[in-house]
Amino acid sequence: MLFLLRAIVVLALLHSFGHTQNADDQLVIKVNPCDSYCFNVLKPMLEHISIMQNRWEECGAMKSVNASDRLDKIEQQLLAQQAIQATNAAAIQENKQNLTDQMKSIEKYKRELRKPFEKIGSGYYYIENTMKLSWFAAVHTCHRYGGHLLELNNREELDALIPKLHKDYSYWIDINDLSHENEFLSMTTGLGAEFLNWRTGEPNNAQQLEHCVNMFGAGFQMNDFKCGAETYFICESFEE
Ligand SMILES: [Ca+2]
Ligand SMILES: [Ca+2]
Repeated sequence: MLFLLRAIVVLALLHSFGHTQNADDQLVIKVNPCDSYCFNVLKPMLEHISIMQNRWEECGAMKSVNASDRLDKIEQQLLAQQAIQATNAAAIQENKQNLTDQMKSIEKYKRELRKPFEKIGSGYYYIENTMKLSWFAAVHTCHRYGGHLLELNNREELDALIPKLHKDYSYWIDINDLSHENEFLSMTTGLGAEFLNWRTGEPNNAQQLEHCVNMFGAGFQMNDFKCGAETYFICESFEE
């Protein structure tokens, strides 16, 4: 814009001088009477325009420098964020690997804890003949072995098991009346026991302390017993 103004003023000056060409093709500059006056009037304007033009150019240069600085800062910030993201990604990857390793350790530990369940009749069982536990510990241990405390469904299931049991041992099964006296439920299903086979005179809830069921003796009939007492137990699983 300033350059355009300056060009217009210069053209005006040139026009004020004028020129002619004589017969000998010699350029003769004719000076108007107002030439000197006009020049004196326009000179400060030209100088002012020149100053403004310089300032304009300086301003443009400063703007360019500032824009460059800002772009440099933005670039540095982006690089910093990129570095932080790379660090976070590495940490996440490391945590993921740690979790995977821990999961593998837990699975390995669980496999080591599992017991081989033997196919007896139509089900799979682990008969614990070496360790006596309370009914509560037996429930927990069967879960740890990969199954649950025996849930008897019918006489056929019991008859298939009897040849595998030690005739002098007693075994916990999953039936209990812990929630309501004389209401015998399966710990496995939470429902009423499907098969009950009481010994004569049982359940007697002796001393009002017998809320868990074991079985022993000929025919391995059932008895309610103190849950804290320790006996052998039978675990059941849906698979080997
Ligand atoms: Ca009872
Ligand atoms: Ca009893």
